[in-house]
Amino acid sequence: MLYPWKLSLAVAGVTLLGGGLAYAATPDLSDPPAIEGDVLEDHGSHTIRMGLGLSETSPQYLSTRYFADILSTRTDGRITVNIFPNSQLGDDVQMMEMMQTGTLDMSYPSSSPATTYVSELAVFDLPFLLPTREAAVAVMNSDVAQQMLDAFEGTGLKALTFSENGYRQLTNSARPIESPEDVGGLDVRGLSVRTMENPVHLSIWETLGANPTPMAFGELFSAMEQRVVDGQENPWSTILTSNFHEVQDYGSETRHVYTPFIMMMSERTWDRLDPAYQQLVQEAARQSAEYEIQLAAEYDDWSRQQLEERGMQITRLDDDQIAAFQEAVQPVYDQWGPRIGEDLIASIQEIASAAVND
Ligand code: TF8
Repeated sequence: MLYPWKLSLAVAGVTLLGGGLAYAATPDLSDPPAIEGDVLEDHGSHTIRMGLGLSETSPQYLSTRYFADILSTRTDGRITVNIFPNSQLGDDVQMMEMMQTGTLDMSYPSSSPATTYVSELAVFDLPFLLPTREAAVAVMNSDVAQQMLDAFEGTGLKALTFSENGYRQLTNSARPIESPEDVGGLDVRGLSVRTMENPVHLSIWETLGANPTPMAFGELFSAMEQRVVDGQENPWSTILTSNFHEVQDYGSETRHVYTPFIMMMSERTWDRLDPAYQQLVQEAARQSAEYEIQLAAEYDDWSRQQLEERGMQITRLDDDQIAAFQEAVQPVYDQWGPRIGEDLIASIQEIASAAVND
């Protein structure tokens, strides 16, 4: 029995790939775990408005549906989450501000624009910091990461959990990119690359000789369509589910940064919940985050294949080519290491290497 929304995904799978028949069935996505646990006593009814940046076919949206289903099932329908995808309520920065003022109950931004609230999150923006998904998950589940979530206290934002936005890949409409020199070498015009609103990302692309432009995600498709920027960088699943292949001809599997999502609730909304409901929301957030990471992993390679089948010329970089990018962006560590904190970086690297060597 297809999980109810899975049927819509299968249908979306057809529309996901633009007109005509799907080139391949949507990934055989795992169903979420069965919802377990007793129905809580009546602690009142709540309708939660949650804004998301990505589309209804993204792991971010699908896992948030599961989050909503857990809350509804465990409260016998007393907690309802109404989900608004596609950045329709605003971009990450705007939705965090709306949660602070209480005009939005929940959202799911990337960690990168949230560094204005908790500066230590910038450690996740350091290039090539997290070598594998296992390392990234170990870091997101660590005490160090929990301390970053706790550090939101008092900002008006209750940070519930990390999950996976994913490994960022470069796309553009100008030329194939195989080396740092292709980005902004001496004999080429520096690629104009949209970045998230985050100073470390700006440094990465400036260091590579590109012309970076910070921009809200919701403006990105039209900026690329109108050639205001040459390119952008996001995980393959975001590139596919946002139809960026319609305006981007070239992809490069750079995996240059692993970006987490942070599921957040307005502190005003959180404070209105009975402690029993707060505990349930926290449990549901963690359960849905585990499922989101599983979906993101299942989507990753499949999305790249779909982009290639949709005509994107994707360069798979070998170890030497990746090493050239790692060397080229080393100055970012020199510039940002002292500001982010060498001890924090070392502790993250220690957790990551332990996970890789497990
Ligand atoms: C970016 C981010 C976004 C996500 C999404 C809006 O490039 O990766 O795709 O934060 O939720 O702005």
